[in-house]
Amino acid sequence: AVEIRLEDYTPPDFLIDTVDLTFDLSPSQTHVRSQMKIHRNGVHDRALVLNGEHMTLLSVQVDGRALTENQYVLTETTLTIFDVPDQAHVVIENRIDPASNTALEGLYQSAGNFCTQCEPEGFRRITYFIDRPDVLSRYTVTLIAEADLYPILLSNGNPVAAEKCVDGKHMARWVDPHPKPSYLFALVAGNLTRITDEFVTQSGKTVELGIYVEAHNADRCDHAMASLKHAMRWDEQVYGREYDLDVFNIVAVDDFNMGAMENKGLNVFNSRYVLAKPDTATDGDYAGIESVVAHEYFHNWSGNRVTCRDWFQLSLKEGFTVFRDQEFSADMGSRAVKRIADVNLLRQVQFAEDAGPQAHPVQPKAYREINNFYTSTVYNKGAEVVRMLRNLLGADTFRQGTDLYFDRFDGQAVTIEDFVSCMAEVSDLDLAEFRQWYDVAGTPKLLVRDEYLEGQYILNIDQMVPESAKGHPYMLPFGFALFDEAGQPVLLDGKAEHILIVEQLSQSWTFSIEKNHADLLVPSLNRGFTAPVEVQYDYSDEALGVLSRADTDAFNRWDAFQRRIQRCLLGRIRMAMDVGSVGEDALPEDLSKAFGQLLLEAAQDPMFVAECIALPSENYLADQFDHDTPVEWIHHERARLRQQLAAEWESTLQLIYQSHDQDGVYRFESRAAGQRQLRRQVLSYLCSLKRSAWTQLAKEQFERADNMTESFNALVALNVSDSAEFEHVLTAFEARWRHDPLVMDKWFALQAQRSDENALARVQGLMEHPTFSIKNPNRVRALIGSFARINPLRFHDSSGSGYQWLADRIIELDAMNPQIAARMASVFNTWKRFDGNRAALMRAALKKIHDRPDCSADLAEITGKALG
Ligand code: BAL
Ligand code: ZN
Repeated sequence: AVEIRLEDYTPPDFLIDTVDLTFDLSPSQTHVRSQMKIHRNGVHDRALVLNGEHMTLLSVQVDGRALTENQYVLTETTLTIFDVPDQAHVVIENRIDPASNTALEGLYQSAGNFCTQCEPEGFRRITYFIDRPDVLSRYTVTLIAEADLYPILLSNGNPVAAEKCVDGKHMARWVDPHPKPSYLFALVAGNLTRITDEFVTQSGKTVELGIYVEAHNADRCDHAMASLKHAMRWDEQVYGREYDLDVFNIVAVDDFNMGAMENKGLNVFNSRYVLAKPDTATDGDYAGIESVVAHEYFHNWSGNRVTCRDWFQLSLKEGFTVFRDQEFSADMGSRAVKRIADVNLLRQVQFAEDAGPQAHPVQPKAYREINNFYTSTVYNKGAEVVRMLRNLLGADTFRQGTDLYFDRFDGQAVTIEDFVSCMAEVSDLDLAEFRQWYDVAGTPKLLVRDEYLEGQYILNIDQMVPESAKGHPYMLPFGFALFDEAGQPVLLDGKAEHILIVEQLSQSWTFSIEKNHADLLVPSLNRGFTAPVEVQYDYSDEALGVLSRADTDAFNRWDAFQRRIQRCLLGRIRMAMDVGSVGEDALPEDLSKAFGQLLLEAAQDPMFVAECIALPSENYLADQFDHDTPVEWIHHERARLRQQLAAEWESTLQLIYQSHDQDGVYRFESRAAGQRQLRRQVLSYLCSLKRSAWTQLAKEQFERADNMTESFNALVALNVSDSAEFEHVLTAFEARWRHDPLVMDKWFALQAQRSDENALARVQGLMEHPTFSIKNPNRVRALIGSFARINPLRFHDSSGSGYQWLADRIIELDAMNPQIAARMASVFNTWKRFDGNRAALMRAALKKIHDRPDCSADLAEITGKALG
């Protein structure tokens, strides 16, 4: 594939004012008729070039005249029509084959129903079109299909007609009054049950809400519907944004590459982000549904009403919308825990991406396959950049900025620059330097030093910027406070908290301190994670103890304790590397004490305590090594620390476990979910001791549980021990859920993460399980993805068996679904961080995937960059 560059952008040669589509749907021969009113954009005499792939052209007409084959040129990817008048009526007929579409882009079938995925470039697999986001058109869509097989016919906008045809077919027509780019087009046709509700908007308009699912899932939609209504209200209250059609529909489909898709008025969802009831879904699933339903809904303004000029602007809608959904979830549940979860994700996924071969700016400058740029950088770092703007401007001014942005650009396709300009316009800030966040890849480091001199406290911050920043500093908000040894806030210039604006490579601030502090002063830095940077400060263990006990910013309390654990673990891992065996040193007293102190707060804020005592993941620990990553020592030392903490605090852990047991029916609400999460952590600690009292306790939890969270948590806790109870519970789980693929994904994922020597053979065996299918992205992510991503000990087996097996699976996947294959291949990105043997084996796997003549463009871009 050719490289597409941001700097080459030019406006489209033609615009499409209206498009009237008629689909005569059938699995292998769907007939599409498209009538477009087009006009020439500007003064030029270039031909009309339409995108189109994987379909059969039947006819082309311009202004009522059928074109002969010398009046157009058809290639594998384009249809070029010559001598088109400045205004024309173009009619195209073509045929497509949804049944054999395994890439899940364009029109395809899932569970026998028809559905679509057009973002970013799927529409060109449906009909010939100018398939780019800056061509906005008004759509009318007519669907014709067999009435008994496909009783439900949906598209974007509002329904305007429905009638029976003579031949057992029926038709429905939808009109979307809002001009939109083709990536927001959707249709669904199938045998689905509809769950209805309604929402009255702030101006008093009633919107009909529908969630469409297969009939047997009708009892799993309540949470998604409640989440949708909460999101609609929240967007009115927080952003003043009201919904703008008579209906809003969500459809759940089982085979879906992404999480969900924000098509105008017709969101199509991966069923895992819709379906939940207490006995099938965990608290984590409930939280995921709440946030994804909200995310897609919020796109109605941030993405649909105001859309992207080109795909380099992807973060304009995604970064902003992720920020919006993060804040929504924070308002629905625990703000501190939401922030911890979001930063954890950023650090584990985005920081790693930024440090590897796929590093790219939030606004990429070039791509070959845009599908590969739906990344953590565009989404999660993009959200952090918007959050920094909010923190720099303050909430009220930021809201003025978003109001201006939505009003000024409504109905247009715009750029990140347009968004930032609105923020600059409503504030007094010069944001020219802030742009660097969008333009440069890599994670800046801040080196912080401080000193205390006669009633003055001096803070120095030096920026270490990524190479591509060419020595240019970042502008960022930096939350800051100071504590004394007793954990009391120390006022600086009379204030307990500051947000500093960091904008130079080296900068210092001098504050007056009121009272005399001779003892330890402990700075709390980047509070609430105000900027997506790494902060280096030479904290003593004692200082981290002060922060983890007393910081008034919950995020930084968590962070301080995690830093302390990480320091202990990394020290032990390095020692184990040196001596070649697992250490025997005792648990550090301060760490143990801090752990115990946190446990004392369990009753007060169970969710927060659960987050604090969760050990850093093996992957996150591995990311701290530039070379010779010691996967074995990471695994063993992490397990040893868990056991030591469990042994030291065994009776307290037991007490906490018992006192957070819940009576009554399951409800997904913050405190109850926090208690369950705490019990999960505590039970995992206890089970790590491999005592039958605790494995029995886990088994009892599994047997007594009336909800999936508690029953699955028992399985997770047991997974750390090779007990008879584990095998028993695993078998019982399968017996109960084997006909429910979404639930079985948990069972696949759990086993793929087991760290015993049999791991790969087990995963290979599970691929033969009747519920597994390599064609379904969720199954692939659960089984193959979990092994490759969350089982570092076995995936990185020094024999290379894990690498070779994965390479073969990726090649198999590439023939069906290049997007999923490309995603999976990114696990090889880290090859440089391993020892010579492993690095060579990982490279060999990459080469095997890459050096095939039929390697897809998606996959080749990823493997090509990884190989360097
Ligand atoms: N636009 C693709 C799915 C999402 O981010 O909402
Ligand atoms: Zn999105």
